[in-house]
Amino acid sequence: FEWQYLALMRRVWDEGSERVDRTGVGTRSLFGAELRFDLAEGRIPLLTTKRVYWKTAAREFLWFLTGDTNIRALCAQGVEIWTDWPLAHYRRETGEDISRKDFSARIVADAEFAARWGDLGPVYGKQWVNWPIYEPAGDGLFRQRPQGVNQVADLVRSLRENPGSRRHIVEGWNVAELDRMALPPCHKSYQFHVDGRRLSCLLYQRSCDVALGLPFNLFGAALFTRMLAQQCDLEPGELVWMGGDVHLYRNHAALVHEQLNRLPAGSPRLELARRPDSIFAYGIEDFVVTGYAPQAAIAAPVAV
Ligand code: THF
Repeated sequence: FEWQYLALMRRVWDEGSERVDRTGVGTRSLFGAELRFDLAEGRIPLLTTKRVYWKTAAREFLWFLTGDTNIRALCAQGVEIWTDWPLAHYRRETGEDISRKDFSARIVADAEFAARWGDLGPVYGKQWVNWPIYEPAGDGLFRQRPQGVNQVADLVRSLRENPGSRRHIVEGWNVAELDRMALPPCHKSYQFHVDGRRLSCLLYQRSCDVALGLPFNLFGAALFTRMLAQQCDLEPGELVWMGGDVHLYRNHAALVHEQLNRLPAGSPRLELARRPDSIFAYGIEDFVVTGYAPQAAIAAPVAV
């Protein structure tokens, strides 16, 4: 599978058009791409041409499933992939030149500070497990129900009860709430499909940072599919990934050149160590990756 990823990286770098993006960093970008991975026999799309911190990606995914949108729980586990956005906001608002390390430590130590500065708005987790529902309040106004739609719980139910459905979808793009999100969702729609006993996933990602985000997003989608398959007594099928604006940041040149000079090796597998009672009851220790001997990590700056 990894050749597909590397070929996409090469194509974006060689043929992408130069664009000035929202972050001001600048990208090379192309529009519309597809990747396909077989998830049978424990195979997972985990890159071997650089070390991918899959536990970080798994912790992020489990955090989505809790419905939490505050970075505090991530920082407490040493996961800093979302810290830069609240940090930039804090620096802008207060003018304080705090380091990322100190900011993250304060988020963990001080619950009130975290509540004030650590929230990303109604991003993935909120929409996935608690998409707001409004109902008429009788006086021409609408009131929000205390509990919204749990799309993930509904998905498990629909996969079990109506596997042939073409509506197995988890959607992050809540149009009415986009302006309150630190970032509108990139991996915005997941659709699932059952063919016989095989459960496949199609992930549509509107905007894709090929170097940093995509390895995480592919692993996350594969993990989600595996958990769902286990919960619904299905076999993992295929992961289909579709990208909209697929880009490489200009300041990732060194990573791109290094990684395109490396060769994939090995085929890592994922085992689920236990079968929890629900899709919401998985823990990081339930994921066991074997046969993963990647080449060295390649550091690159994230565009905020
Ligand atoms: N914004 C941008 N510019 N790129 C993204 O990939 C991205 N995301 C999320 C939201 N906005 C984004 C955040 N996810 C890393 C990985 C995923 C991220 C953000 C950053 C990252 O820096 N990875 C490094 C280090 C990993 C670590 O700290 O352990 C890596 O080498 O993989 C895409 O969803």
